[in-house]
Amino acid sequence: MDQQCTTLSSFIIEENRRLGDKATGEFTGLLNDISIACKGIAALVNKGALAGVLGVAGSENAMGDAQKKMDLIANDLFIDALQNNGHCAGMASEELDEILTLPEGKIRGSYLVTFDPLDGSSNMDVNIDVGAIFSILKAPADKKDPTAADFARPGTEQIAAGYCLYGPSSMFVLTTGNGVNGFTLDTSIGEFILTHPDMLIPETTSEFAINASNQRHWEPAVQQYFADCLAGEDGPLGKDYNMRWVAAMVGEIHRILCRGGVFLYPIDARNREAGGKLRLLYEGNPMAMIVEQAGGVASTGYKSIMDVVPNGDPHQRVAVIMGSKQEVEIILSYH
Ligand code: FDP
Repeated sequence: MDQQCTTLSSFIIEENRRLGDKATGEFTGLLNDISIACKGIAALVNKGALAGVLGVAGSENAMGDAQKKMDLIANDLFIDALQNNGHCAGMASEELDEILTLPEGKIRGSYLVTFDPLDGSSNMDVNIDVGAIFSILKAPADKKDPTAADFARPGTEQIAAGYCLYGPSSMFVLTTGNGVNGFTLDTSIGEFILTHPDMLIPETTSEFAINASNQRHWEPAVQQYFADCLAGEDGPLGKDYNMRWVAAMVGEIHRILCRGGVFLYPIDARNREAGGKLRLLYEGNPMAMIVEQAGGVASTGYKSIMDVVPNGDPHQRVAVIMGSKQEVEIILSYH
């Protein structure tokens, strides 16, 4: 093993020290809990059919999505990791109807965690990228059980955010508000190792990701931008574009962090009232924090995602346009 390698745990301890944290160890412990959940999920996702984790569970989540077996397993792994170690006071998950407080007798920690334990889970059965997304907020100071209102805080109040991509290799990507760093899971030693320090999104791009089957429902601004992308160098944008659609937000954002691009899940005629398709607290906000910490822009089309005021519904939806700074600004100029 490379003698110089930095593990996720040693990176977080060092980062806290550098930031002059009083080092209670609680925040480090919380990130460690999350990384343990992600390692457990990575192991099962990697085994796939051999672990018997493919297929549907036969249930639906609060938004009416059919739950996969692995959605529920990943959710349980997050809950187990977070409720037993005294770092977390409550959680909100895509797979739970309501926010979750801790059982009697468990120590209430100083943080709230929201998560999508298996983003892009429809990819699971076809062996394509899936991921986990999380956001960390400060818990109420009184150590009482949190309510939904305690989670209803704008993205600007996030203490940290991250995701774990389960792809050809598993990667844990983290921001604590001081840039973005990526760690690759070395399965031979069971550690996430810093492999992508100071990730920065290129400001310009000619690659976009959008589910074009929804085209007829989009607003005119997005319709026009899309048409201009397709027109390529003969159109007003003056360049040829490339298109990608992984159908897992973690995969799209990771590609954008690595080589630039824009990802759009915009408002459309069917989701206008709800505010969009993706979820604000455990998809939009954490990804917006990561993208902006990496030098990108994250908007609903009309305002910064992290300025959206939550309405108290843990499953509130939001429109998402994020990625390379200059390209997002071009898209916003169409709105
Ligand atoms: P999924 O529903 O499979 O979990 O979380 C929502 C999400 O995936 C994103 O990860 C992904 O980008 C998008 O939905 C995929 O949407 P489409 O079904 O429209 O492709």
